[in-house]
Amino acid sequence: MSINTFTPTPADKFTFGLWTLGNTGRDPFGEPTRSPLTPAQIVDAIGQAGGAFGVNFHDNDLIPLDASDQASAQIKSDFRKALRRNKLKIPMATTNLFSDPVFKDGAFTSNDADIRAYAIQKTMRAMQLGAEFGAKIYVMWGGREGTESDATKDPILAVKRYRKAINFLCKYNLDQNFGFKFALEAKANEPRGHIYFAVTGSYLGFIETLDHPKMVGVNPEFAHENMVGLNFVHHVAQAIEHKKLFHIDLNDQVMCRYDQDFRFASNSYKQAFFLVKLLTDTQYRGFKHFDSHAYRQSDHQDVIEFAKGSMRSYKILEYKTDQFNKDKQIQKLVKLINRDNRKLTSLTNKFTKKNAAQLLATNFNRHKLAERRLPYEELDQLTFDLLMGVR
Ligand code: GLT
Ligand code: MN
Ligand code: MN
Repeated sequence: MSINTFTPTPADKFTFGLWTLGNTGRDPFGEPTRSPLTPAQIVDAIGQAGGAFGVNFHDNDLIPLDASDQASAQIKSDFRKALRRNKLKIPMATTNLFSDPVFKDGAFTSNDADIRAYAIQKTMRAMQLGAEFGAKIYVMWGGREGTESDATKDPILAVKRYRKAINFLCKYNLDQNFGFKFALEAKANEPRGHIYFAVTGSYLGFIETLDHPKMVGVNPEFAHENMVGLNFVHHVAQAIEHKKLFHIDLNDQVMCRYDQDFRFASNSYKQAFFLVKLLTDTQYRGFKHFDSHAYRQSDHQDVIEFAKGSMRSYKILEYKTDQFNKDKQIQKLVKLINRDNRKLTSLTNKFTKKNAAQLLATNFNRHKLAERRLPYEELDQLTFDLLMGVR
């Protein structure tokens, strides 16, 4: 791989959301700093960045709530034309179940049965819209599914309500032949004080309790584990090992800060590298969605640079992965630290009475074992040198 390959192509399966390049720079303390763009203009901006596969949307990123039939037909037609002229596809769709005041206390987990039913109905309609544009991945982010005070909602009922909603929507997916795979996205807090299903692992446990577990996986987001001080790479690894990594949201975030949604790899170089390495080494073939937005200071032109940079950084880290995997000194150390013992592994791989008896009878010299070298400082420094480009 040469450095020329940092240019993305649709084969990389990079995607952006309408809400990401369309972000206007509004924050809880300040008004927008960029003028709003129409969905078609956002598609043109993604096209201008070059090399992306497609565009994702929430129902209301495309069609505003309360839009007339005529207005929505016009938006769809403009959007379709923009997709065609930029050769972009719609791989993923999702529902906005967090902006409207009706969802102030949650959607699927709301204490109000009418609101729960409305949330399911809104999702059914959003699924129709996604299917109309060819989406095959359906993301569910329960941003309002939580509490500020646990006096206000029963946490066990909340899980049960969430399960009922997902089971209903899986059946609707089958009934309508949409062919969606659902990808559930965890987050610990923000906008709620506490969100249920706080980490990716929460969903991995939950999915197995569903009526159609095969149809449902996860959509981990870098910032969501990172913002609460957790190691995102480990969560993604567990999802991969469970064969549940259906989609991934890439961005960045300084640990334990507010929800920053920074450009991918703009802050956590090392974690971003190990993430790309994990996805590359395990041959992840799904979409890589940049769920982030440009700094509030950026103008529209700089937003294009933000999009280009997101893809370029991923490609650079892919290149670094290749370097890491081919580096003789690094690989020698990797080999050294992974010691096998065929005899003992065959004993512990499978429980039998005989294996257990043999294991119990084995003598281990724990002092000698403790003396074996683990040159992790050397390995980590080599990784640093490689990432900094001095190797
Ligand atoms: C929102 C959130 C994201 C989710 C999106 C999907 S919306 O921007 O911050 O993490 O992936 O609903
Ligand atoms: Mn996300
Ligand atoms: Mn986010």
